[in-house]
Amino acid sequence: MIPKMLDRPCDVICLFDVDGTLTKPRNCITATTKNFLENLQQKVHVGLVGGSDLAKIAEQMGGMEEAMRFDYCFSENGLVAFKNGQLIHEESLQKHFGEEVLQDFINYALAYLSKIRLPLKRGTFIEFRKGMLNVCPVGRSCSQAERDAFVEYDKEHKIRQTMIDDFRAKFSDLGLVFSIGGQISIDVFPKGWDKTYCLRHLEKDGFKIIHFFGDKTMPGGNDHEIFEDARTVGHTVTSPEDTVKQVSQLFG
Ligand code: M1P
Repeated sequence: MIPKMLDRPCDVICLFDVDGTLTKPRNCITATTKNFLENLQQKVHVGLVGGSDLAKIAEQMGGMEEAMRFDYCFSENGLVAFKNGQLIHEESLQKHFGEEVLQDFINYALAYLSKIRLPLKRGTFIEFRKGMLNVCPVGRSCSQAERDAFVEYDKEHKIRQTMIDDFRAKFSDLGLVFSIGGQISIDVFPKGWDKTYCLRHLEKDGFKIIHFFGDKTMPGGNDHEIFEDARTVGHTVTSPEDTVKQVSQLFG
């Protein structure tokens, strides 16, 4: 168990994106980064905020117990929120939209995907999460090699951007955000359900200085809104190694 330092400032927290910030995309955290965070947590509060669901974040952190060691673990951008290992908040798409509207979107997206031809397609084209739909043209069950191939194909053919443009025009009245968060898919969620969502929990707990570290801070990236938010001090990183370097410069 990480020793909790009683003299940590109670109003400073470092909040980290997961993919590309603490780990290589979809990879597990390295021992070096994990040790670094354990040391950091003795100086300031530390939280995770990821677009993925809790199971995936836990897998990347080396297990559920490891993920729960952070002061805060915000999966699905904070729609599923844990503080000191306890669930403190849960919101869902079903509650927000209702089944009719949800199915309108899902049916349309599946029809759209059925009409595009790619070098290959696998399975799980829509992943239904509590707070977002993840739409994946190649299919989330693709192998790592197939994922890598799609990344290159998408760079050239803009499959995801074209899909976003179409969905945005079709569902302009739903207040949805379409975001290219990772490598092979897009995230779809209600406006405000981006990573800024988790800030309400930190504000309530009295944090005044919220350092946020993310790699996709450019407009259109899934770290952009929280990076730009007036409540955070935003830091752009390029890799887990760069994260460690930048945090070290701030906190020694
Ligand atoms: O955390 C970044 C993204 O990671 C995955 O994206 P992809 O499989 O496309 O690389 C998804 O979990 C996505 O929702 C998330 O934003």
